Amino acid sequence: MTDVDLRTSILRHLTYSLGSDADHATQHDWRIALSLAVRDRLIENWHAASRATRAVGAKRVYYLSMEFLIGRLLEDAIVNLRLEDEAQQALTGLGLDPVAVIQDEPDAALGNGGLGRLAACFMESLSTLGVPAFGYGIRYEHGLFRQSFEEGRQIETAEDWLTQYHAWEFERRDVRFKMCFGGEVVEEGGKPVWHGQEAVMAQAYDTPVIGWRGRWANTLRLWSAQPLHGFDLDRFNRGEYAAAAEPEALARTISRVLYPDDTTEQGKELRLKQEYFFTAASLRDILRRFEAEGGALTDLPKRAAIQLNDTHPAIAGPELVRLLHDEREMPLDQAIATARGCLSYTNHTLMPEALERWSEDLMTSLLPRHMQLIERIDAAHAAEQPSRSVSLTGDGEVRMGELAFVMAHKVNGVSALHTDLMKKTVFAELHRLHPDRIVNETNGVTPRRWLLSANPRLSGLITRTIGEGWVDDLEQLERLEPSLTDPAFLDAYAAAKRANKADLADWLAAEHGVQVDPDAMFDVQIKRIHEYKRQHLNILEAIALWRDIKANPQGNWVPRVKIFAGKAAPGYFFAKEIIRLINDVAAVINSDPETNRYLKVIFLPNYNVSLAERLIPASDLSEQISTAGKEASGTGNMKFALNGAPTIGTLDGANVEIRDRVGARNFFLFGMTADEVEARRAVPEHAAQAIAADPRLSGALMEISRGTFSRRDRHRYRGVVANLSGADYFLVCSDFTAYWDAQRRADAAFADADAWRRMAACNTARSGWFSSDRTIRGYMADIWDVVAVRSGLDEAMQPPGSSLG
Ligand code: 26W
Repeated sequence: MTDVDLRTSILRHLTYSLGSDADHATQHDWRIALSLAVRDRLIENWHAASRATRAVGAKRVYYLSMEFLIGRLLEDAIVNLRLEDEAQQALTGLGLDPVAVIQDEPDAALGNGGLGRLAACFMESLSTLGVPAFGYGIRYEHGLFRQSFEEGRQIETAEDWLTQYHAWEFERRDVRFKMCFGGEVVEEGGKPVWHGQEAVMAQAYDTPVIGWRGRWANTLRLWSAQPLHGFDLDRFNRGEYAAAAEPEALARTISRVLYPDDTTEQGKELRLKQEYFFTAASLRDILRRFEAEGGALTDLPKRAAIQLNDTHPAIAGPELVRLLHDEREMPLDQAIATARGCLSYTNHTLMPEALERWSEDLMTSLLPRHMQLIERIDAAHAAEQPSRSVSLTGDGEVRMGELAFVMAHKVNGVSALHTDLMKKTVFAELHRLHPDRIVNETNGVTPRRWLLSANPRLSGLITRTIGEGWVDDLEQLERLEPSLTDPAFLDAYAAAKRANKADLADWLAAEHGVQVDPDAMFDVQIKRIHEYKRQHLNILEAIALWRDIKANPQGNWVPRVKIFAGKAAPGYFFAKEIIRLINDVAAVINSDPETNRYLKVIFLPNYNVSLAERLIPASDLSEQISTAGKEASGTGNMKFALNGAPTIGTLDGANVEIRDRVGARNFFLFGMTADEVEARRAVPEHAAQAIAADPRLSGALMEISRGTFSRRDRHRYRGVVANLSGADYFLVCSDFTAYWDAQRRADAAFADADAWRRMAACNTARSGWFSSDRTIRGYMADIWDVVAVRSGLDEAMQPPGSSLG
């Protein structure tokens, strides 16, 4: 496809699909027209992929997730279809600004953070590898809330991505299932039959997920809740207008909004309804496809690998048993074994408050048959494991982690340390009973979005240096190793970073009125706000540094810009206090003439995938400072390393593996290990001790207490200071001194430009393993037992010498 072809197609869609014309078209119109023109390019391969899958009767992967944090799709499609140049020329040829057109697209923010983004990276890698797969989730009308600040406080407003035409989805009118809730189970003909009391329609919407070079495309099928019966005309005619619309409003509630919590389960009925709604609709769709293609039900595990993205779809165990046993007469033990053969479960957190436990009363009232089946499954497991000291229910609750574990043939953690801790803590007993069930699959990220698309300058340099094979074989980045001592390469490497930083500085000035020096160190912490991620440790260090600079303004300070971004769950008070504190500190430090050429602090609102794509390529230092043992893996850490931002971090999650691969000399390590954390927490007054031992720490806390950042209101952060100098469960104080020292080591390294650029380039060259393609290959081999399929069309798309040639 040439740029002329593309321009013609854009104009054709503008006219015939949007009914608009070039003279009156809005930016939005042009963006939709371009999207439709690009979309045309992938439809055939999409269809070819599913035809090829059916032709060979291939086993499919089904990825069930409550969240898919997709971001924007247009640029991803253009990059994966290798249409960047054509799109650039076509748009400029039409007198349009390509960047503005691309950025007109709202993010599909159908997720909270790591778990949701991982699901999106996995879907892209599955397509790139040519593995037949469906992603199943919910088509939320409102994704993760929009964040803004009022006087430094987080304000949430509804996100409304669907109030405009969504060019990347197709409503599948023929794919709808009736979903039931409540009601009762009655014995009929000697067997239990569930009669649901309330019902909604699950309506499918499909989004193609294109892989590298457009060779293959899989489907993301998102369910929307719709009323069984439409508008109630009788009521309307009786003047009961609101009541007439009620059935619709009620039904749509189920897929109305994403729950914004990412570590604390709320136990809300609507949340369980959402979990059952999409899980049950997905299993119905999977069985419908299997039965349409034929085969004995007991062979389902040979054709369907169903991955549970955390416990949120764990009701899949009892639901699949219900579909096989109750509705298809399979003997119960066989149904349980068949379900287990299909199901596998990924755990993403060890935080006790994040492990889902539904009250038996709620489960019984909403899903009476499932509660019965959970008890049957529990009894079967007890019979099988007489020595066990664990059960699926207890204290009036259903333990969804244990249920998922018992109903899965494989369970995995998301980093080596996390998987190890799973075996030693939350699943210790189940690991003893099933020693081969837990495996590790360290997370990864897609290099197409997070390097090729987000950082064209660096990608261009890499491709000029080692060719383009790295894009779908990321460990080829190792071939950069010889260039790490080549001054010309290092110059070009540093120049790419410098240019990215200059772009970011321009954007910060234009969008946020903040002036920053692109030669300063851009020190970045972007992720959800949570005590275990310790954004408050970072801002304490900033306060201590500010005080030191004020005490010695002539010192040869390394200019630094600390950039924060991230949302707090609306109900998470302490996290919101941390956001407010950072904004309050920024206001004081940035307006301090004595220090603001050495130190600036910025908290950017409304962190999302698109903002991450803008910040990461322009970052120098990656903040991964969680309390060891708390961050299951992290994936931002991988994106920063690939984009040449060395890590300052603890031995937590995947930081451990990043440091192993990039080399200890290219990583600013600090802090206690997970074992030391446990030991330190047992020391009475551990925080008070640490504060007494470090005047910088006590000074920083004192500064907060006396209201320096709160217009002399001494009480504003009393809670934060009391927590830190009291319980300090996440050991902010005990790790402070080590963190300070590591930051000073980073300063010293950054001051030596040659050393720094080599360190940065080392991170890029040695982070290829953190590709989600490698992760997916692990799942294929260790868990799913699936292989890639050729669509026949893909050979035609093969460039000479490509890795899949
Ligand atoms: C029930 C509320 C709720 C919602 C989401 C509890 C827990 C979650 C997620 C599991 C939280 C999450 O996103 N975990 C993150 O998953 C990433 C992908 O594996 C990891 O890299 C992060 O370390 C982990 O915090």
